Amino acid sequence: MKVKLIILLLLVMNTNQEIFAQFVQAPLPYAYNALEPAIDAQTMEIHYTKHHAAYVANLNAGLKAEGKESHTDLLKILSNISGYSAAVRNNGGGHYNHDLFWSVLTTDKSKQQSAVVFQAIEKTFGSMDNFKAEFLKAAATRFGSGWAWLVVTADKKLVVCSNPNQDNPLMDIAEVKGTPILGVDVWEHAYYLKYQNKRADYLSAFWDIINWQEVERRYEEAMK
Ligand code: MN3
Repeated sequence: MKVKLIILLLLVMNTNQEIFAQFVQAPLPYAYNALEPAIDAQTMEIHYTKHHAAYVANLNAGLKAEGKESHTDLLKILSNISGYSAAVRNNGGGHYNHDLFWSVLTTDKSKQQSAVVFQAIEKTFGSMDNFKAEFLKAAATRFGSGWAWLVVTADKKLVVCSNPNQDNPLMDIAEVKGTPILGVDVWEHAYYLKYQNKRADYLSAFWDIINWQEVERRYEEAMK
């Protein structure tokens, strides 16, 4: 009898956990050392297994604390973020931003080209060099922790912007709104082990591992 009760309790606890854990961290699309030397394996492992994992856990906990466990559409949450707690804003943004970030990085040279996006960038910014300068400046000058983005706005224009903390342009509170198609994490946890205070060195290494094929996929999705 006692054993049956314990099994029942375990089942109930397990079911509850499943309900709380509405957001789960997708597997990293490559090994921790795949982006070396630009991003070292130790930074990747800590970044993915500690920082990103914590955003996912705290997003689930934040929604639960607000009685909003049934909200499972992250894009919908972000676009209505002013109606949620700071915990959901910080951790929902954190989850989305890191998912995007992992996807736009690669050392596979065959993925580092996109005629479609390069053309659109040249049309908007005059040249790739101009865009690079503007994007990296937004990342370098973001005070404290945050992100720099290349965004497709609602009227299908490309713009560069940056946000503090884990905010992003999908949020209704963002100054520049749109769909981010490329982003770079400039929190110190993203680079401090290898680059210490030299954010500019990290950014120039980042520039050489952009998965432009994935940026193109996101661009075409946003242009629909
Ligand atoms: Mn990060």
